[in-house]
Amino acid sequence: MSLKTKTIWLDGEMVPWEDAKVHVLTHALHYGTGYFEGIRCYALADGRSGVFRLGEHVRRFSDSGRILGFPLPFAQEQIERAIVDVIRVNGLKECYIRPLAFLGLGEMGLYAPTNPVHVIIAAWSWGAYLGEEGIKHGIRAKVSSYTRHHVNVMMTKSKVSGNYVNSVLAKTEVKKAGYDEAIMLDTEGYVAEASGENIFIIRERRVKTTPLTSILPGITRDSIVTLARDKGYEVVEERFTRDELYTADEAFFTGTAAEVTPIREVDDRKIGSVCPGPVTSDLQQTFFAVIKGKERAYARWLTYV
Ligand code: PPE
Repeated sequence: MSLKTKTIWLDGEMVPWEDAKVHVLTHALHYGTGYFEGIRCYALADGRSGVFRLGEHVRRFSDSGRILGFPLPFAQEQIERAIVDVIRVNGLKECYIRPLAFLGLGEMGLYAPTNPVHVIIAAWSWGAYLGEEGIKHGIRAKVSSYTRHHVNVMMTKSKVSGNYVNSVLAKTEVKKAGYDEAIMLDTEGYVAEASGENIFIIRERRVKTTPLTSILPGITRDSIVTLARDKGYEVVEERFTRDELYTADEAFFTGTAAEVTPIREVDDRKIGSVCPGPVTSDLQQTFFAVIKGKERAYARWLTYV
């Protein structure tokens, strides 16, 4: 993956990629006081490019800042326009977009209410997050020994940079043990989400995903819940246990980066008899048609560049 492009948006200006730098005493570098988004822009079937659910992503970006108490210094429309501009000026047909807001240079120490909030928007080409093979044939997941955040320890509905140290620990642990992705349990031992994805299981064609209590409210998760219900599947948002995951007929992850990735194995146990199973395949195909602009009923989810 190359992160190099021509231009990055920084506090309202387009700056050359090489010049988008910060000082080493930047608050967020020391304390994780940033919040970010991950958005995808797709090359559509008709030759145009479309950003998937731009409004919802920017709304969550703004919510993240509100939750943390250092709100975005730009309006929703300004950020949306800047994202489209970054894609255009860099000549990207298809890309991953990373908006980040962070506390900058000023006071050191935990209480830094007057430090400036900076905002950047970068974009780069990013293929299948868990590999093309993973999208096609499923990946091997392992339950991490690290527990997901408690709702009163971290603000789980805010995509806070500091929250991700928990994800990095879990992901690194399972990758070093030879697996592809880490599943994390909540503080009561129920399945929560993966290091950077939400999780779904299917049994007897009934689709189940974890409730929003301690997880990131995934926009891909919401898209899959909507698509599945529209297709007539029964979908429930209920807590489930690790053994229920082991005995599911099918399981998959959702995320902007991971899109819809089937889970082939959990903790060395094969999930179901085929991977991807029929429901996962159906939802995955529908999702890919939607993001490519091939489903007119969901054209509202695309912002044309
Ligand atoms: N949970 C977590 C913890 C998470 O980070 C993500 C996105 C999701 C669920 C799915 O949310 P959504 O993208 O809205 O469907 N993870 C982002 C970061 C990945 C990274 O490695 O960086 C992403 O997919 O963009």
